[in-house]
Amino acid sequence: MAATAPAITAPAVTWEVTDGIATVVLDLKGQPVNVISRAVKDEFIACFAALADDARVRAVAFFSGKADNFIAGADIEEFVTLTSAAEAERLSADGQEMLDRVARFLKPIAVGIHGACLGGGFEFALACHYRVATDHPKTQIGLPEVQLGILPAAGGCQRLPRLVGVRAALDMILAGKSERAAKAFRLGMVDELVPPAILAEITVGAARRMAGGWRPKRKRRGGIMGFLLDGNPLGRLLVYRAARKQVLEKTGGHYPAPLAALEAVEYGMRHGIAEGLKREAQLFGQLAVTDVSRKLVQIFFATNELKKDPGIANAPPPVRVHRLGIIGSGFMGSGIAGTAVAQAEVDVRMKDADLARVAQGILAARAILDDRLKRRRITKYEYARLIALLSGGDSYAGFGRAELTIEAVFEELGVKQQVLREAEAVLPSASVFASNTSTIPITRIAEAARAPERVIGMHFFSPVAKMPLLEVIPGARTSPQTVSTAVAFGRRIGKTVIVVQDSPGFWVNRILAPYGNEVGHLLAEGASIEDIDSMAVRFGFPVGPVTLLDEVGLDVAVNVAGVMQSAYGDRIVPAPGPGIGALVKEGRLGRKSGRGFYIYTGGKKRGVDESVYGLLGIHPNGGPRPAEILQRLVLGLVNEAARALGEGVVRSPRDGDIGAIFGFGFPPFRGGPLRYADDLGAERVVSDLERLAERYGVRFAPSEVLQEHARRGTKLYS
Ligand code: 3H9
Repeated sequence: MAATAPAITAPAVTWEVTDGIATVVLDLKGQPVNVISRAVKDEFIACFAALADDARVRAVAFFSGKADNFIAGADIEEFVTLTSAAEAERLSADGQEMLDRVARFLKPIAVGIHGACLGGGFEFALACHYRVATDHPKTQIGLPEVQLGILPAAGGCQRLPRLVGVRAALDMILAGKSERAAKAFRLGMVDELVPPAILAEITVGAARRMAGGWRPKRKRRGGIMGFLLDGNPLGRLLVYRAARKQVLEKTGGHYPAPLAALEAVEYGMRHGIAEGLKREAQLFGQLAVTDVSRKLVQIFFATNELKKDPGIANAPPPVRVHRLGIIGSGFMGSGIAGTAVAQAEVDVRMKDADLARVAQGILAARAILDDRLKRRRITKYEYARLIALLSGGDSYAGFGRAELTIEAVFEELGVKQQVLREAEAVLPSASVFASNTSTIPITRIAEAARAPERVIGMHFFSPVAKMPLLEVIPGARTSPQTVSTAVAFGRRIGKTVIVVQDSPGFWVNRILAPYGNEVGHLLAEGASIEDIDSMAVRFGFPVGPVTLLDEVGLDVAVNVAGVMQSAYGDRIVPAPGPGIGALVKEGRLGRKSGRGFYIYTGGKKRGVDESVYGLLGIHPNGGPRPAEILQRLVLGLVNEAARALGEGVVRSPRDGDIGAIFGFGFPPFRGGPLRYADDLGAERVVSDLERLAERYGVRFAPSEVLQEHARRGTKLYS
């Protein structure tokens, strides 16, 4: 959280004047990124006042002094200190006022953007008169505010729609998106796109031309549809209506920020920019002090802390991975391979039992790169270069130089130990061997190793390219450097990494076990599949637990459930009846086989497969009350999370909550299961669990950890 300086010692804003052009540079000394804090705002105001008075200055060219960051937005840490809506509204109004001065500045201002230009940083650029951006991948431009539970409140909701049209602006603002520079250019967010080497020259040149009276001409974008939808009030009405519907579908009404942003845009377009700004500031005031925003900001800082956390105390420096070995080229193996190439540009060598499988694996890994090319995340040239990094075979040829090897073979101890033995025979002596197991203890796998200190678990989630979490699991004898190497590599390939104890289910599957298991009980008691799922979605999960089982794969779920039942038998009590195993026997494996609890065609979920009830020997008849369904699902999970935290399965509540949010979508606005327990209060959670235990059995008995906090009136987050 070092980006905020309590007091700026060296000036952050400096300038010099050459041939009538003032070149202004923002550089918060000693901070990783530029942010706009109150102190920086004061410096901006002083700088522009001086430039206004300086007769030599005819135009301004503005840059960041950071190597690869423009401005990361307003200072998020200042939001945390806001105590009232009125105070927050004032903060926004002050920011707007400053940018209004920039927009009305009599001497034209051109900005040269290189690196992240986000939130208040982009709002500043929007207030300037000409925007040049580098075509570098680090240049990301956008308004991510709604992801923090707030809205762009320094004029972003007013200036962006006027620049690029209402549709494009809403698309960006309501999803909290940022775009690469090329797309930002296509949309009209920036006026010119240049290679980094000539950014300064082109920006200063634009400032000079504007000083001579030239003004950029911007065309309306979007052709006839742009005119029909963006260009007149009736068309915009349709756009607002569609956007509102989409937001409600997406957020389930749990996140107020996108709707507020929509209102700020709509209000401003209807009543003019001045009124729009006022509304924007009011709405920011209301949002900034909501619990939802506080939770989302906590998640932002927790994720940032994890980015710097080596995963282990006094960690030795990690080994840099240049070549990665992947054993097993199935869905997970190819997912890891493709992600590693796309994110870290490492050389990947895959191995499987026969060449046909390897070829399939390479194709699947390539699909990740194909997707990036299609979305224009990489150029054709980069694509060709990255593809060349993927190779494979049916032997360990090429593994001799791998600093890290990850196995993703069949989930069986004997098979994993066998590949470990084979790999150790060819791997370099300092190389790390990681298992992507979801259930098998790492210490057991490492029993087959000559060098157990170099064996570790790296549990990825499916699909690897999309799921942001990685659990790193040291075994009993894993060395600290093996841990730091696995953590550093996970982070390099874009994952949020938590280090987890080597115990059954690790963290994510452990806390999901009672949640998934309760589905069986609820079904057996007559709850319908739709009711169970819809209650969880109403709570804020992206999908319900039955859909989640289908997504994970019912065969995988049965395997995990078996492991969890033998480890935690008294809590993971199977429901009466044949259970999910009956569906697996029929070849219903979930989404991947087109049939599970639901039917899938053309990659889409089509509805419940009613014949499932017959196979499970049950009849939906209403089942327990909806509130009871929800409590059983959620409190079982919360109870297990608190228990596992008490056992030290995760190192802190922060890691546990981030694991639950990024691992299976525990609603972010609730802050994670542990934060949720704290919000409810341990006493209440314990009394609810006791009531459930009385009715449904010992599986709901409150954990010792929660009881202790209830007795003392303390919280899981100290
Ligand atoms: C806003 O602008 C509101 C306005 O509309 C209206 C106001 C009235 N503030 O992520 P990193 C810190 S809301 C404070 O590791 P990277 C971060 O915590 C803002 N601190 O670097 C970390 O600190 P530490 C909208 C910030 O290279 C350090 O900088 N903007 C801020 O992987 C390095 O960060 C956003 O939501 C900030 N705004 O990624 C953008 N930004 O070293 C948020 C960063 O002590 N930021 N820090 O842990 C990002 O997305 C990424 O930080 C960025 C760089 C892409 C910029």
